[in-house]
Amino acid sequence: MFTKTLISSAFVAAVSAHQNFHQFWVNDVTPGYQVGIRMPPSNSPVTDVTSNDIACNVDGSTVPSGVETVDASEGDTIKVQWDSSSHPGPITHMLFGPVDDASQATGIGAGWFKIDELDYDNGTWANAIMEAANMTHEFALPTGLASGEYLLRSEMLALHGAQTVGGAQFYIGCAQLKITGSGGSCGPSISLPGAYDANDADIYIPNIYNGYDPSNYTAPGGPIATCGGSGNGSTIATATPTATSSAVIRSSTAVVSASLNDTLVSSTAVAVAISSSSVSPANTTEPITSAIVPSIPTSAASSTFITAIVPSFNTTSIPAASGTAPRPSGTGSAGATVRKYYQCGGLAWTGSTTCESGLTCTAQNDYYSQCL
Ligand SMILES: *[C@@H]1O[C@H](CO)[C@@H](O)[C@H](O)[C@H]1NC(C)=O
Ligand SMILES: *[C@@H]1O[C@H](CO)[C@@H](O)[C@H](O)[C@H]1NC(C)=O
Ligand SMILES: *[C@@H]1O[C@H](CO)[C@@H](O)[C@H](O)[C@H]1NC(C)=O
Ligand SMILES: *[C@@H]1O[C@H](CO)[C@@H](O)[C@H](O)[C@H]1NC(C)=O
Ligand SMILES: *[C@@H]1O[C@H](CO)[C@@H](O)[C@H](O)[C@H]1NC(C)=O
Ligand SMILES: *[C@@H]1O[C@H](CO)[C@@H](O)[C@H](O)[C@H]1NC(C)=O
Ligand SMILES: *[C@@H]1O[C@H](CO)[C@@H](O)[C@H](O)[C@H]1NC(C)=O
Ligand SMILES: [Cu+2]
Repeated sequence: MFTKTLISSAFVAAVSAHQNFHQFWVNDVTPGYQVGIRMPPSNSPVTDVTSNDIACNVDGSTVPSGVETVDASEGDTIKVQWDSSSHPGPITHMLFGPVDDASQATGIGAGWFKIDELDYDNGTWANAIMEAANMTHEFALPTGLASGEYLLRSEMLALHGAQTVGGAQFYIGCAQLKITGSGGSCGPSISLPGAYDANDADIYIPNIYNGYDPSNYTAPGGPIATCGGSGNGSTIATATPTATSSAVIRSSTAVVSASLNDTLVSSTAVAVAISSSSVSPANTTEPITSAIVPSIPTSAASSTFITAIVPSFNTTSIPAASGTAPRPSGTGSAGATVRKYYQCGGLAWTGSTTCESGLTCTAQNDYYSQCL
């Protein structure tokens, strides 16, 4: 069984309480680890939904981005992979575009539309469903897209602090795609910042630990867009795409109140997965203090999640990307000191390894150290 491996202390110690989006595949082909993605300077969440950081995370709107743009076609399968996450919540994907040059697109403002959403399925939040699939999630690019370049925004929303206004945590990463499409516009579209409000019912959930039933939860950002509308998409700077009919795709079945109180956000060693597939309608108040073996959700949401795989954080099997994945230079050159929660080390890290005074560069895993 995989359980023994999961509980190994080495593994648990390597797991951070926060998460980043590190890699994606287009029809099972990846451009590489952290290639094509605007990596934020830390794995800390965005909590101010009115901030420009809500678009593409801290430093994610700096242009030119210095990030490679990856080819894809409409209808292609995209698989994303995130760090392990014990934080309950949904994952959503949005596109921004088309634009002439994705590396020059800030992503701030109007022009986003939702293309994928996984919320809470059969008693299991998206993060736990992903945990059972090596922290991956797959979806298809829509058809009826205008050819052009786009930002692909992956968002994991963590709701373990959603009982207070401003407590929800947004983990965000933006990739750059050049998509060949058959033409068409998508709608409805939204603005970021703008579309989210700290008091929205899907962001501020006062009773999340007190009887909240997530079975009908829908992630913020409105419905999934319909593409193939007349026109070839609008130029981002000028127009707001017309909303066409929309469809929400969701598949929640069980009514299970699986409340998770992760009180260990700041701790370094946190549980691997909370796959509460057992039907225990308890609003358990137990904090997640140890590695919980993820049971395989037999529902598994779709046949793509048939295997439960031990997440591997050993970079020895990850293609080295040091030469090909330029990072945002938010932490400055090798001589600068690094601020709290920002990256200070890890494989392929070329920035400064010196923390501001009073802080220690602390390894979270082989490829990520931060100043704490
Ligand atoms: C899980 O993902 C890691 C990182 O991408 C990869 O190295 C590993 O091979 C994957 N595990 C399986 C069983 O696919
Ligand atoms: C719209 O897209 C179609 C299909 O790609 C293309 O043939 C057509 O020229 C495009 N029209 C405009 C105005 O860009
Ligand atoms: C669970 O929720 C119910 C209903 O809100 C509440 O009465 C009860 O005290 C809670 N139990 C625990 C253990 O928190
Ligand atoms: C969820 O939606 C279904 C279908 O509309 C409804 O029957 C059910 O009562 C809803 N559950 C909650 C908790 O709102
Ligand atoms: C959950 O976590 C919060 C924050 O640490 C704590 O105040 C609260 O008592 C915990 N328990 C419940 C049931 O919410
Ligand atoms: C939901 O999950 C439970 C527990 O894992 C499982 O027994 C049941 O078959 C699942 N239901 C569906 C519809 O997938
Ligand atoms: C990764 O694998 C290498 C080689 O097998 C090993 O020496 C190293 O200890 C491993 N690191 C972790 C964190 O498991
Ligand atoms: Cu966290």
